[in-house]
Amino acid sequence: MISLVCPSMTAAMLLLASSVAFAGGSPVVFTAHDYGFTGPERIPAGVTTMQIVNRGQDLHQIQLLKLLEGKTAEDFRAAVAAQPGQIPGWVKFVGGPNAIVPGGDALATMPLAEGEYLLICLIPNEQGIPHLALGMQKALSVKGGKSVAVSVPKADVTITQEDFRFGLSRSITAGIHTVRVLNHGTQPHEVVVVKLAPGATASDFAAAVEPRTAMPPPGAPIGGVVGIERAGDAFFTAQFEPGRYGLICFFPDRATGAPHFAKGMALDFTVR
Ligand SMILES: [Cu+2]
Repeated sequence: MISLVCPSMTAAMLLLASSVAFAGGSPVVFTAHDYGFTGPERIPAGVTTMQIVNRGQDLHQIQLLKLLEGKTAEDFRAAVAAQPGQIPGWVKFVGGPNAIVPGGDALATMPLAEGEYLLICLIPNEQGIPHLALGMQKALSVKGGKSVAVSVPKADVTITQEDFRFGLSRSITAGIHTVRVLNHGTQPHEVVVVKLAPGATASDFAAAVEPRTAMPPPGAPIGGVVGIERAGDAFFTAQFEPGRYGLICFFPDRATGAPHFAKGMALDFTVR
């Protein structure tokens, strides 16, 4: 079991100038609203780029879960209703595009095997209720093969996740980058990429949204990858502008429940 902890904030200040083009095959598009997802019911297996388009007033993400042991979306709904704040142990965290501000969009690419999946948003509203409990759960069947084989994208930067720190393979320059995220830890980790307000650090941002406070947090998320498991990897593409950025993991420590950023998973860097 894992508790639901994630970033949150109301709206935001920084919109991506335009959609980021992507080389890894045409994306499967899901629209997020307050509170639900619209998009396809079924997609082919293989390397898949997923795009979230945020048409809501709050931050949204797509955490993609693979349902194990023959469980269904209805089983998940019942389990979460019975034990709010807990994710059942029979799901696998397989990535998805992370938090994006209203009006924005974000992309992530993952290899998807055939099976039954669920899209959820773990981000809480201002009352602390995760969006998945407000309706942001959508079933997705992955079946059959693609008509055209798509290979994993070519990344020019790698972010490694450990228990509990981020590593960056090189400095990130201004422009569009495809980033590989690799979990070298033992727990599921995410990476939220935040464009920081002047003078703020990733820890400042994390502390302002977890627990959620009334004031606007000092920065705006521009995507990243939601939870992936040990030895898992995923890719995201984002447009970086010169300035200060942060990488943050809000997932809870399995032993203590403390958010990973409080244990060291908050990294600041500068884009030039
Ligand atoms: Cu983590």
